[in-house]
Amino acid sequence: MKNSVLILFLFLALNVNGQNYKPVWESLDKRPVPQWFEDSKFGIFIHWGVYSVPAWGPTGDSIGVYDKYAEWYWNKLVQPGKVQKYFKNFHLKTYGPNFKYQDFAPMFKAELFDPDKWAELFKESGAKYIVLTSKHHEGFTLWPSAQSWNWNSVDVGPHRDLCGDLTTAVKSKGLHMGFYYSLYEWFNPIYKDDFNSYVDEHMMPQMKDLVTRYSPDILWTDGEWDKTSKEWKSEEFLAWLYNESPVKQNIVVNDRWGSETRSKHGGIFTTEYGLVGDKEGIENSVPHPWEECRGIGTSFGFNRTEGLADYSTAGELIKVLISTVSAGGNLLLDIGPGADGTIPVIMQQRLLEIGKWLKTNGEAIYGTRSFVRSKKDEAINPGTNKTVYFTQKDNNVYVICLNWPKGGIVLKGVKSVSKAKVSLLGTAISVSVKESGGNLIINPPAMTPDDHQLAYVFRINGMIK
Ligand code: H79
Repeated sequence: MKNSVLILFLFLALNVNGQNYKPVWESLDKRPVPQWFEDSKFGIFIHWGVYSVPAWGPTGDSIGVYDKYAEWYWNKLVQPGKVQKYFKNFHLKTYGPNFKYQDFAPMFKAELFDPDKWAELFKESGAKYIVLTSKHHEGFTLWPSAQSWNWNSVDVGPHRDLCGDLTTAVKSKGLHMGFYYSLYEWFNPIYKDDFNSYVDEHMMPQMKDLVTRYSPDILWTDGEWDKTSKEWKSEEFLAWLYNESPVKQNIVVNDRWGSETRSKHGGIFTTEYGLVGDKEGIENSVPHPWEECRGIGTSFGFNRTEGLADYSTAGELIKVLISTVSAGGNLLLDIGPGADGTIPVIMQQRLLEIGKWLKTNGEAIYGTRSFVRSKKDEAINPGTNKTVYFTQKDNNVYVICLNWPKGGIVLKGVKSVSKAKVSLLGTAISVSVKESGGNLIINPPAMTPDDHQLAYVFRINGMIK
């Protein structure tokens, strides 16, 4: 009798929270993505590991997108191929034939790592969440993982719990903290020889350890393409995460849970340098939360050979943010700290420029939703050259112009419901607006050089039909 009351109580408790997902995609895919994620719009990705020591990759137009990644150094060293030769030549010349990749680990010292300083920079950049590589494909963990004995940042190198220290600093600034975690590992012998043990005794305990130890708000998996989601037992893991884990309310996951899952299953859909897998990205009319990730330059891990020309300017990055957000997505912009724990000054500068723009114009970004949703709505987009973008929030529509719209903005086929009021964010200048021939016409005010910005936002209040 007592037991059945208890069971009934548990059953009710689970149902009240709506948390009894079954370990099958059909059920798991019904879980809504927690709203904080879609409202946040801008996050910072951090690729940091043993690869930050050589911090090397080829650059230039002749090299493919994925072949520029410096975090792939170890893999490229031991695989045959043309691009791989560049890595091998550099390695031999610089470190000699007897220097193994593992020998880099003691050189990863993070001696200048100041997590509070990092968190301060992140806060100033306007980012709302952070995603740190807890483990990349090399298998080295940035926390004291029992499953990765002697190949983690406490046993070797920094002798420090990097995941823990950064989590504390980031959370104390009121930002969301999350982890990247690679399902596969290139050279872990158990992965090749005894895959089931790898999943049950290595991968699962590691993911659960990360979740229970640090209570992250994001678990961003990758390296999923080698096996199906059934082989990874991803559905079982997610049922645990959504039903039982301490982060079941807030946790956000992505779509990288098996060779068949990208843009189909899991949480948010992900693009990488605009690609889904190796195909062109969802040109995102998909009514599903999504996120673009990319570096400031052409690599995720720090690449010392990159020059100024390889880095996007602040204006270019703001454009990526705007076009992503106007298409309903988030931007996860990557930085690659050095092995010494410093963030390259060029990356700091870019983040602070974005932060400066967001201080004035963030109203048109945070908490907004896509405005151009259908082919019909696209008719109001005056930028055939894609220099004008739209977002919306409450009773406002935001018109974001990458260039100063000298000749005015004509929103075709738009009628204001009540009389529309238009203002230019960051200024006190009044903006004149009129309706004519079924169009709404915004006439930009006179500007002085002091008013210069990297992109201009007109807020239309009281629209729109
Ligand atoms: O961590 C960064 C990169 O190192 C990592 N993802 C970001 C966040 C990454 N790993 N691999 N790749 C990116 C590219 C992988 C490409 C391929 Fe494939 C894997 C080509 C063939 C198998 C993915 C799956 C693309 C096509 C199928």
